[in-house]
Amino acid sequence: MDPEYDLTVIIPTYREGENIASLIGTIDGILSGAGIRGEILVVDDSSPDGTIPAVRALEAKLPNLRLVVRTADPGLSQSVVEGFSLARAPVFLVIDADFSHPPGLIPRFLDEIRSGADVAIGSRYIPGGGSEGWPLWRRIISRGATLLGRILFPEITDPVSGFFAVRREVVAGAPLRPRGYKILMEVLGKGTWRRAVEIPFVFRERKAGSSKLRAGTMLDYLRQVFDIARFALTRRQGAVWTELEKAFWFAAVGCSGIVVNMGLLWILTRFFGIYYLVSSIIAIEVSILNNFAWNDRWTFGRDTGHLHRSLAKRIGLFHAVSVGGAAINWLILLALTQFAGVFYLVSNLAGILAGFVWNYLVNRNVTWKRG
Ligand SMILES: Nc1nc2c(ncn2[C@@H]2O[C@H](COP(=O)(O)OP(=O)(O)O)[C@@H](O)[C@H]2O)c(=O)[nH]1
Ligand SMILES: [Mg+2]
Repeated sequence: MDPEYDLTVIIPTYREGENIASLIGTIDGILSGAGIRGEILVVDDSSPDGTIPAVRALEAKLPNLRLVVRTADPGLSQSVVEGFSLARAPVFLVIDADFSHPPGLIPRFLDEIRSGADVAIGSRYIPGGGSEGWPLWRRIISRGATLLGRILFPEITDPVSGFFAVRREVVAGAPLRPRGYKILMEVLGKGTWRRAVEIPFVFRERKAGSSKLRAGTMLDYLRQVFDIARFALTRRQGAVWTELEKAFWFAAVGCSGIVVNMGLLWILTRFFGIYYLVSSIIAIEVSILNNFAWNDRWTFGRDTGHLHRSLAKRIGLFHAVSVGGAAINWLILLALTQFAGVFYLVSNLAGILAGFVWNYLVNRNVTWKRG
């Protein structure tokens, strides 16, 4: 590490000859304008176009600019990880070379890290963020990838963002297995961090050149998600593990609710002679209260941070969410069985799963909202 620098800006490039010189100039201006001692590190995969000569020409003028030309194992994530290992500053920032990520926000990222964040993430999905100029198919794919990523990191709205900053310690020594496009997922899944903040930004269509997204990228991503989940399960630490643990307790509490519901239905009907449909209403309500109590004590009760809602509001919301979950379960059962001809017990299983994801995420983020 070199105390000479505050920040290393890592720019992965492949065939960015039309953008790179102008981007470097812009970034250098922003860094010096903000009083940041910044190193600019371009990591290129032997681009056959004018990228390399363009950076070389600038290297003579900018002492804080460095070019690394890779010749083996090409790939965006691999290039970023190589950038991590060569960077000299205590904080790293990753940005695309095509002006899709606004360089003007760079000082904001450093500010967030300086005020205590371990990871600062540029997000398209919080107020003030968005994306412009992408065709519908790219938006749908990107949205799907983001939702999948959120299962592992529910409090992060854009876990697949390519625009982010991390403290050196987060990734130093982390067993990163870079592949595909989603290097941030790898950093969040395997790095050591506690506090992540998000900064809204508008993703713009690249200024010049064309996208390098390939079909295999999506398959790579699926593999990466499983790899991170497996890593969390075997290491039993880190952000993903904490989340899986909580989801596990939530599921266990749900199972206890089934026992309460069935048991009470049987007792009330059999021994108290209550009409079974009436018993069932009582049994459902008691099982909801049972689940609430355990989740309040256990699943979400152990988290730190101030709870935003009173006990009465939590109980009310928990009921509303449960009704929503039941409706989702029922709609999926109906849709898959009636319109897709799926066997009803299989449809129901899909419905239960979807209802579970809904119940978990909404309760986690709304009913037991903390912060
Ligand atoms: N080093 C390196 N950079 C890459 C590679 N593929 C893409 N990039 C860079 O990664 C960034 C994002 O790539 P881009 O093609 O714009 O993807 P898109 O924005 O998702 O369409 C750009 O700065 C590219 O130059 C690669 O294989 N190696
Ligand atoms: Mg791009």
